[in-house]
Amino acid sequence: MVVCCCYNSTVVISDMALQISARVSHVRTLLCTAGSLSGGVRGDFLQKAGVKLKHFLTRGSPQQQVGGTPVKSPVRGYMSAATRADRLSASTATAALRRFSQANGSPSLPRGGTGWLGKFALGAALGVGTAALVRSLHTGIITAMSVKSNLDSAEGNWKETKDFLLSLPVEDRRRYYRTSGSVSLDDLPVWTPTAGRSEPIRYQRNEKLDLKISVFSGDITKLEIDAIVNAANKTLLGGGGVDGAIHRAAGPLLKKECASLHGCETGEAKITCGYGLPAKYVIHTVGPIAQGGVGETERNALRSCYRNSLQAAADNAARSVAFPCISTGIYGYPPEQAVHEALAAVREFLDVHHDKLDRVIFCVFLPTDKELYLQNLPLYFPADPAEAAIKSKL
Ligand code: AR6
Repeated sequence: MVVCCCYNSTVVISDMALQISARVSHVRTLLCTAGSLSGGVRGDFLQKAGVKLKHFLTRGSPQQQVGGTPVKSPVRGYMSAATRADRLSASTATAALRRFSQANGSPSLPRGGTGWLGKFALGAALGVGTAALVRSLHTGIITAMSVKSNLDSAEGNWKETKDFLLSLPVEDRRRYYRTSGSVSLDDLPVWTPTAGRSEPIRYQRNEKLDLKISVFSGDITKLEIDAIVNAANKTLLGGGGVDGAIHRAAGPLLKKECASLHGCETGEAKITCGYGLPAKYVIHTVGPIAQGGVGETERNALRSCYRNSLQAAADNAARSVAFPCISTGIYGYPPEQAVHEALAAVREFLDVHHDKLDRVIFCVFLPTDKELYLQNLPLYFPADPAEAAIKSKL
């Protein structure tokens, strides 16, 4: 079980971003006023603003050789010190940075909340990861500083936030979860084949595939995996059931990205970032409405949902995927029929593309669905026939 912290520091972080933004503007104005930049050079400057900015922020710090000895760039030094300190608490990390800077004789080390180190320390104290802050100083300071406030606001920039979150390793992304009590892949046991029902098995035994299957009983929004599947509607703009739960947990930027996708047809799948979710991606698929009964059209559409979602995961290098029981809630597909389409589609996809996925998780929310999956899994991911024959006689 991984427990993470929620946050409530958006205003201060926005303020930090604004102050830093003001400094960038100041540098730009100075350089343009001096008329020292041709158009091309200026464009180059703006592109590399992050790199230039870190030197500006440490004004007065020695960058050249002193007495023939190369002096380590204070910023690079802070970066490695901060990265080393990443696993420490905010105050310890700040102290490590301060010690490093004193040892390197930098004259511009603020004790209060001013100066770049002051802002860095404030960010660390607010729970913004040290490594993430350092990385943001290096690559794109405004984006990194505004990401937390973006996640909570419908006014936030979804593209910027998505790029930032997808660039992070999971340890760094945890700081941005909007939910607590996430469940990691290591906490999910893999399927152990049992004798199951007395019906003839439908697929051959394949031990390697068993290791790729899990059943998780609970809320899909807690899963810290590569992708969770959403049982959405054609608009992709949110709704009730699992769709509502996913949108609430991810935050308002999910709807903004969904709006850019212009809907989704029944049986198809489209992928977005997971934003404040522990899952990196959300794959949105639209199940068939089966309130009028189930025929060939509905069966094919439901299988397509699973197949196309798995394909979307594979196309985006998402190696772990969790499915809710698509269409079996508001859309009225009988769960005891849907389970067979789900299991057959996953088994057939894994038979062909086993190298593309590490784990497929059937997320069952209702105890009755859990029972259905445990009963039917042996038909699609069977035990050894001889072993099964013995067990079934016991
Ligand atoms: N985690 C995992 N599974 C859940 C969760 C959860 N947090 N919440 C519900 N389920 P439904 P549908 C299960 O109705 O039938 C929406 O309004 C639930 O127990 O969410 O495909 C969409 O916008 C059931 O087993 O999806 C569409 O308009 C399963 O998720 C429509 O509902 C699917 O139930 C889609 O209907």
